[in-house]
Amino acid sequence: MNDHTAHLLERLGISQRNPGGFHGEWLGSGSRQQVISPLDGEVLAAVTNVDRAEFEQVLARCHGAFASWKLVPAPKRGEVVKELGDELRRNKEALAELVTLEMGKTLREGLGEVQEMIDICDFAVGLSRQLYGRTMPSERRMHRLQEQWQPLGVVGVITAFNFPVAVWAWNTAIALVCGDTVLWKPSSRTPITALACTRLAERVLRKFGYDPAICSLTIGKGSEIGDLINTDPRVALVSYTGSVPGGRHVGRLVQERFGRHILELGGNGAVIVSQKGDLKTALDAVYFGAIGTSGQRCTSTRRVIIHESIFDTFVAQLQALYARTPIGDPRDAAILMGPLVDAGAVATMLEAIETIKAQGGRILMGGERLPNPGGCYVTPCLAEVAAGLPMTREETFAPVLYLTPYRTIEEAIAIQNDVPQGLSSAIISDDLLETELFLSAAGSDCGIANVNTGTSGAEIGGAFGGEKETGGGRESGSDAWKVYMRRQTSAINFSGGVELAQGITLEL
Ligand code: UN1
Repeated sequence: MNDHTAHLLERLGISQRNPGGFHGEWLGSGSRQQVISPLDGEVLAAVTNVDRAEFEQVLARCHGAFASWKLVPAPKRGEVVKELGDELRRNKEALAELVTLEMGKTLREGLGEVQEMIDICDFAVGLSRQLYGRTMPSERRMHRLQEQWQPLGVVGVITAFNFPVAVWAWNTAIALVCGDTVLWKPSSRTPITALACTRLAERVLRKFGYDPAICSLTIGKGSEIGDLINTDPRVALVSYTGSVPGGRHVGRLVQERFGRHILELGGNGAVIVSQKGDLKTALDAVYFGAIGTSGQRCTSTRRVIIHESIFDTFVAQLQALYARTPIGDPRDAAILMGPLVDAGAVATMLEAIETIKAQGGRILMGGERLPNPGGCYVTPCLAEVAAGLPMTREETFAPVLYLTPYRTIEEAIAIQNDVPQGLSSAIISDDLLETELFLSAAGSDCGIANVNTGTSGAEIGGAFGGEKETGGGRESGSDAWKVYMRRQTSAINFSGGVELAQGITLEL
């Protein structure tokens, strides 16, 4: 390990061996794993998972911390989140670089990820003074009807490797101002960025004299620690980001005990490129959407549905862009595409390409493993396919892009919607009739539908999530905070007697 990396890890509080649990103190005596960088196969650090008994200790403390945290006035909770945002500002470059080292996204995207964390903190600070309830006219004389929002409890946050820190922040910043405490289980593939974030949160909470268990951590396997979170009634809300099978499992377990869940599962982003749109806009939007994060965003562009009249031109220009893609060490500012997260992801991509060919798709370029150390670098792949090719209905978490021609806008929308997932979609068109159709009830069926910009890179101000197999959850901005709170409706009678609603009378 070079001095720079060693210094970076030290600055963020990462040792050679790290306990993977936190509830005010650090603990972890379960199985040990080494964290290997996909950049070059270097061992970054070792982490010991929490075992079951330790999980119980952490959850008990996190749950206990709720009792006092929920009583702190929301704007005061907002001050904590403001300080968390400032800590992130101070550590933006370092944390971004750690994200790059641990999961392989380019440094510029790592910086963007930390910026999302800062943005959601700012959003949550404002929200801490705007957790508005409503009052409604009562049907009864001298009565008032109101609703208010109360803290909910422990939020279990289970995150994926591809946004190892931002998804925690979306959930945590909102949960904290809502008066909830957070128990985080990060992806086993990205534990050290989780350690670094937890250390930042610990510092902030201690500075204000609050219980650091408000931001607890349990690193461990999904099948063990994840399931303890899913099944424990002390966890009021489980916010899960991951695969569709994973989400199905989480959803069942949480529903079984009538807990709440937010599921952010698979995506299968599509861009409709109309002949009435600007070609350069289309190329830029599609290119970043497809190769950004090496195709490992839920919002990645996986399908391009192109008007037949411009199909050949568009594809030729996209191929030219693809051919020039700088692939390599994602810390290098000139690089646009880093490695996939691990060797397993490479194998999955190569297998997918064989299946595409077997199903009749035509590989135009890319889809090869590059001979770098660590072995996780690939070339991005373009595949020309007919609408309905079975593989286009599946999410391959890699830079594989399907290109399909269409004739009419209605047909394009039908192709776009004809997949099990419903997260993100976009249209590139300057024709108002087309773009409005795309945004209408007859248009995209996704949680995100963009016009003249790509499928990925959603801003934190909007609610983030999608339909169908994407799971239906919403997190981040807009009014997504409401899921993190208990809605309470009250009828207040100041008439001096009792009057029943619905006109029911009771003669006593
Ligand atoms: C994800 O891939 O899980 O919209 C989240 C985006 C990012 C978040 C992606 N803001 O691409």
